[in-house]
Order: sequence, then C-alpha cells, then structure tokens
Amino acid sequence: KYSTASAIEEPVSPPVQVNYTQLLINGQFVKAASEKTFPTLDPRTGDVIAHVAEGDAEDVNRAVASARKAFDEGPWPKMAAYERQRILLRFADLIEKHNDELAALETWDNGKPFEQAAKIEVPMLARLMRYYAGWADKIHGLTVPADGPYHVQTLHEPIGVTGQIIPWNFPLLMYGWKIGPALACGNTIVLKTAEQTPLSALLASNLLHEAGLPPGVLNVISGFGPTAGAALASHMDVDKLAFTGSTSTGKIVLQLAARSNLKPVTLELGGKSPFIICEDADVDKAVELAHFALFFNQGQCCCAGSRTFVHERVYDEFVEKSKARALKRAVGDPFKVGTEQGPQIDTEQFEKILGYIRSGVENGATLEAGGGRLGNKGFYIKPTVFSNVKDDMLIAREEIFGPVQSILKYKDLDDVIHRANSTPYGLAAGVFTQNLDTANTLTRALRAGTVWVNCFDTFDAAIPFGGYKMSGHGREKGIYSLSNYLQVKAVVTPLKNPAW
Ligand code: TXE
Repeated sequence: KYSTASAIEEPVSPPVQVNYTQLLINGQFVKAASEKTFPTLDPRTGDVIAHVAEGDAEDVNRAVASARKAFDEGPWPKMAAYERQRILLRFADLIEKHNDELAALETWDNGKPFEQAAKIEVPMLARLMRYYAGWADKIHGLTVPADGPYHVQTLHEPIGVTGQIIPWNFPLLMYGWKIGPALACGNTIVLKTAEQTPLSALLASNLLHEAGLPPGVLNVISGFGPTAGAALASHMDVDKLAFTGSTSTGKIVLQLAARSNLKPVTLELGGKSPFIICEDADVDKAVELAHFALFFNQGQCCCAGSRTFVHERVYDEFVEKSKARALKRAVGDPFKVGTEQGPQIDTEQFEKILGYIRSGVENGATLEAGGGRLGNKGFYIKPTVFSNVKDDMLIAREEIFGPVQSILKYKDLDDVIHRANSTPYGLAAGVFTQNLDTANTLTRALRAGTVWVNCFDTFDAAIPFGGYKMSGHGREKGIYSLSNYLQVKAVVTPLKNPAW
C-alpha cells in the first residue's frame, strides 16, 4: 500500500535556514524598487517559508543596466578564458561544500525528496559547472579557405546580455543549464527564477560570487511571469533570451522577443513523451523503468514518459505489475529517508492534476491505482495508474505534469510509431527492447529530441537536450548549447602578397 496520510502529518523541520531573499543586482542583494515582497510556500503544508523581494519591470531595467555595464566595460567577456574557467571550477567546489544546504533549500521550496536533491541534483549542478568550465578556454573560431586573395577567419564572440527565465520543477538544474554555457562563452546574465521556487538560485549565486564572479555578470530577479518575466523578454537591451516552461508561455515570450528587438530565443517547453515497451521486454524491468520514467520528481518532468505504450502480448502482465509498483511507492515527507515522492509544487498544479484524473475516469480509462489526494494537508497526490487509455483521451494528449501513468496497448511497430508521433510535442521518447533491429527502427522513426533505449532520464552535462515540434527551439547542454550564446564574426583581410 502507498504511504498513508500519517507519513505526511508531522512535517520534518527543514535542516536549513533561509539567508537570501532579496534580488541580486550588480553583486549586491537589494530590495525591489517597489519594496514589494511575495511569499514562497512549503508544498508540504502550504505554509509560508519566507517573503521574497518581488522584482518587476523597474528591477529588470536595473539588472539589465548592470549586466550591460559588466559586458561593455568588462572584465568578464575580455578576461582570459582561463580565469573564467577558474571561477567556474571554484564555484563547483563550493557547490560540493554546500551540497546539503543547497539540497535542503531545494527540498523545502520545491517538495522533492531530499535524497534526490542531495545525491543527484546538486552533484549534477557541480558537474555542469565543471563541464562548462572545461569549455571556457576551448571556444575559438576557424580559418576559412575563401576564394580570392583574402585571409578569412571567424571570431566566436559572446552575444552580450542574456535573459534567462526558468521554471520550478528543477530549480537548480535549470539554473545550471542556463548559466553554464552563457558564462563559459563570456556573456552576462539577468536570470528570472520561478515564483514558486526563488530560494536555491539565490544561495547558489551567492556562492558563485564567493568564487570570484565580478559584480553585474549574473543578476537574479525573483518575481512573476507577466511582470518581471515579460519585462525581460521584451527588453530592448537584452541580446538573447533562453526560456524553459510551458508551451503556452513559450509562445508569449517568443512574441515579446519579436515585437521588441528580435532577440534570438531558445525554448525548452512541454512534452507528452512516449515510452514504448516491446513484446520481447523483460516485463519486471520494463515496469520499473516505466514507473521511474513517469513518477520521477512527482511526475513534474518535461520529458516524463507520460504515454506508456505496451505491446498487446505483455500488456495484461505489465498493467498488473505497474499497479502493484505504484501501490508500493513511498509517498511522504520529502525530508524523510526512503521517501520516493513528495508533494506537488503548488495548489494550481495540484488542482490541475486532480482535474486530469477526473477526466480520465469520465472518459472511460480504467483507474488501477490512486486517483486522488493523499491526506488533507499540502499538495500530495496518490500515485495513479490508468489502463485502457485511448489516444484521443485528454490524459493521453495533454501534459499532466503529475504522478499519473497512462498505459496504452499497441499491436505492431507501424501502429506504435504512428501513434507515438501523433502529438504536437517532440521532446523525448523511450524504447524498451532487446532486439537491435527494433531499437534501430524506433530510434530513427520517433520524432523527438532524445530517444532513450533501455534507459530513461539519463542526463549528463555533455548530452544535448531539446525538442522537436512544439517542445521547443534549440538544444541545451553539451557542445550544442554553446552556439546559443555565441556570435560568429567573419573577418576578411586582403592579402598583400597572395603568392605566399
Ligand atoms: O509554467 P510557465 P507554469 C508546464 C507543465 C505545467 C505548466 C504550467 O505542464 O503544468 O507548464 O506551469 C515565467 N512572460 N511546465 O505555469 O507559466 C514564470 O514566471 C515571461 C513545463 O509554472 O511557463 C516561470 O519563471 N515569463 C516545464 C516560467 O515562465 C513568464 C516546466 C515558467 O512558467 C510569463 C514548468 C510571461 N508572460 C512547467 N508567464 C518544462 N518544460 O520543464 C510566466 N512566465
């Protein structure tokens, strides 16, 4: 049986203090110009953790001016790449030193299990910073063999002031995915955190300054989307925008960028990723992986395997075992050892997920497990499994972003390829098979930015990530992320003596 309400009745006291609640502009923590604050809430209870400075357009202006000055007057973009590298490496060391403090703050503000934050996410942030530190002194242009008596070379230059808007599901990792390549390439930044999770980025950014980052290179604005976020996306002096969030907000920021100064925009948006279990699958292993692919991080992953396609030959056994696995999932206070699933982020997401569960039942899917809230405090939802899900049901078409697994039956490869691709999204896909030909066919046929074969959610700083179709534009992480933050300048010089 999944954890009972008693697992969440007495919240554990978080082993961390909140020390930073103000905006970070020009290397200083400051109040919002309006002096307004907003509460950030504990998803375990809905109680206020802290009141945080609420940045809006005026603060974005101040932050952009500081980033502009730091870019134009330096030293950051002109500093020896080796020096930028050293600062990022020192930052990685400080992240490791403060691992548990960062993880506890992340858990408190977001609700994710502390064990996950402390063992996966914060170490991955350090890894990301080391990865990008490694790039800092390896970014350079080419010599081009053009026609005619010319010496032609390309310079790879930073773009300038970059605006970055991040969501709440992986606050520290999204922060790292964004600032890593921007800093390695020599840009300056104004980053807006999600209003649900402003705390961990402020602590991390303080460490980055302790590591030697010059003032103004990274400015962090806490605040809301339609005010602070929109001001950043439409700012005339922001040279590039990177956004992670919902597809609907992605459309808004792209329009704001187009209507202002045509700044280039990278987008990492929603998904409805298929996870395909083939007829030759080891069912026990497939059940465990499909469970992880969907339920990891309370189901709040843009790449969640949210359409589990199972071959008809193994379908019944798969459904039975998936139900048993979901009923065993340990839901509880995220600070308790052994907790697999904490609360959802906030009341809005909680209600949205419960609405999708109701729609699944109304549309005739079979509710195998879960189906409602857990306890009567905070935003906990029982791990939920639906079988007999049909392609046209809302739960098979829209991003639920919660602990709700939808299992669909398929007959053959052509059938599942067609159905898996019949979505406006294209972020990720999973394939579970022992047959190499099947794996090769599916990996080529699936229209998605990542295809995991016999694994899922395998992330590394070096592996690119991004979407096809309405899941986004561009790639983050890996070598591909660098081009988002670089301008290429062609330099052409006549040769005085072309014979040589
Ligand atoms: O997203 P928003 P929300 C999906 C998921 C979720 C849904 C809604 O399905 O249920 O989106 O979540 C900022 N101009 N994902 O409402 O609004 C906002 O302040 C500029 C998928 O939280 O997209 C926050 O910093 N910025 C996803 C960021 O955009 C604006 C992760 C994301 O918020 C803005 C999160 C505006 N007008 C949710 N409005 C993923 N791809 O991982 C909002 N923002």
